[in-house]
Amino acid sequence: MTLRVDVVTIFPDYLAPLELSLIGKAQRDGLLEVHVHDLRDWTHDRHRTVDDTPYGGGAGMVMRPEPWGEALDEVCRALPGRTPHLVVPGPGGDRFTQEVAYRLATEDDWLVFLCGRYEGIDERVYEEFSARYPLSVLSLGDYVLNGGEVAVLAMTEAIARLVPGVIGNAASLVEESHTGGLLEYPVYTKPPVWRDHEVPPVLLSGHHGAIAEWRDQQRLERTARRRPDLLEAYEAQQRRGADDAT
Ligand code: 6GU
Repeated sequence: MTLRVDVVTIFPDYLAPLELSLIGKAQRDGLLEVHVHDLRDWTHDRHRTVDDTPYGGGAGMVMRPEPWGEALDEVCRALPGRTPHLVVPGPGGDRFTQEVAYRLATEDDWLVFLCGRYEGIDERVYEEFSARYPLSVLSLGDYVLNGGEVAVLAMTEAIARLVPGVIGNAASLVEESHTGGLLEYPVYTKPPVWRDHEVPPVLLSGHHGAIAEWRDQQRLERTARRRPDLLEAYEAQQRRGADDAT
């Protein structure tokens, strides 16, 4: 089944890179279908206004609910008989992880991204649409972007590459970081010496057992150094596995 992705934004041009590279090819191959919509198409005033000052005061502007309501009424009814999963990218959301990407790629066939700008979208939009559709607020990490568009690029790429057929070599999905709980081992190619830097000799030895052992060791060392949080989770998982086997 094709994954359908709709994006509602006030900056449709921001999503242009989805035409490129693997994600563009997935669209041309019919594995992915992306529709980008300009929120201002659902405004009715001369200035195509989408924002206003916050009730209660405070800094910045809030996105008004009416254009969002009309946009989502229309976009979410585009495929009769199918149910969209609404995704709102925002720094206050649940963490977007490989596991979340995998679930969205395999359990859903239609994602509708709501790109907020300014201080956010009027809360009543969430009340209205979470009563009709599954709705997730998702964050890329602990930093603040100006709006959801760049996050949609990242999330769509992470999700689309997990759709069966998008990546030619499914084995490359198994080995990569965050699927086995550890970071990847370092990789090398020709030449064997470059600016006095040598390829680790074990990789040139032809000894497959020794190479596999070296790579496992590198993954552990690298994870301990860069992501001790992941190593702890990995070791806990290993202990559970050992317990289950006894
Ligand atoms: Cl998903 N959106 C915005 N605006 N900022 C973020 C983010 C998302 N994730 C981290 N920072």
